Amino acid sequence: MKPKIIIARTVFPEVVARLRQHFDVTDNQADVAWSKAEWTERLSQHVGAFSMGIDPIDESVLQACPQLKICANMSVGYNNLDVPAMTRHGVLATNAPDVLTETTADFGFALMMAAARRVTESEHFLRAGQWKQWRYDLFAGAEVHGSTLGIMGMGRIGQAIARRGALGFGMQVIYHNRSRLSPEVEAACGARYVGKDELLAQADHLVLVVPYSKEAHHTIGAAEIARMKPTATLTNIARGGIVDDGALIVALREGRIAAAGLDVFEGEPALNPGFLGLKNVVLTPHIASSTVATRLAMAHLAADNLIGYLTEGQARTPLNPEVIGATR
Ligand code: 8YV
Repeated sequence: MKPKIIIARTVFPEVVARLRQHFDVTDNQADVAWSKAEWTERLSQHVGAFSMGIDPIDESVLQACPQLKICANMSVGYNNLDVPAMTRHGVLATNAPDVLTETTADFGFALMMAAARRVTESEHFLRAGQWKQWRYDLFAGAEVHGSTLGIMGMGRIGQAIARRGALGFGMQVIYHNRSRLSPEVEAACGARYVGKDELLAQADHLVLVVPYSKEAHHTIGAAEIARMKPTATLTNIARGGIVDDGALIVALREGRIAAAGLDVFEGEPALNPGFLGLKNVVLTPHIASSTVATRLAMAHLAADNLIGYLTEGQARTPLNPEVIGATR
């Protein structure tokens, strides 16, 4: 009998077909977002889970799922997984790093540029038939090339954004991170380490790429925004909750910063309705990694982890490798 796995949401048919060669697969063709109780109930009948990075695995879920051996996230972020609890329960956690780094950095850069150069706002104006004549300051935005790019969170994606800014756009790149990078890595991405206050005060364009944790909740709130330049932009491609959305809405409305580019939101897919009435914000539905090739690579990496672990006891990108080899 094949091991039973569950795929939390719809995913590429070729990846489902590949998984079916190895497993008895329960999929979610209807693409219904299951409640935590439904997810837990279904999960309890399976040994493996293919998760989109939004399906929770915590102590209560683990207690209800004694058969579970692995949860493979199709995402680099894993704030849906309580990894220490999974380790205690002998359940392997895997994520999908690296394959999305450059694509996500592309999007972060695009969102920052769209905010700086007022792309959404000017398109709405044009579509509404309001473009009647040329004007010297029509949607005059902020310079990107040669300006100061601030990056908060300097992991793989942060570094890829830094390279784009320094090498492609001649920007001065400053960053803040829990730990400072080695001089070699700093030189390779043309970035200079600064304290958080200096980052906020100096950046013309601030891009957030910090992983979500309780400690990172509201890393950017009213006090932090108050330290930023009134001409600055703020881009968040990290996670909802890193920014205090309510405080950001007030700041954008009052012109305390110039604009924002946001791919992630507190409580998404619900959105604070305050954003919708603002012109100086570019809004996208958590799509930073979404190119066909990248999402396919992420899905195959999650599948590799499931197949590798459940058939051979090996995984490509384990988050708690100490579980491998330990018996449950
Ligand atoms: C995912 C992401 O698409 O990888 C991440 O952490 O935020 C996105 O790339 C999203 O989590 C859904 O899987």
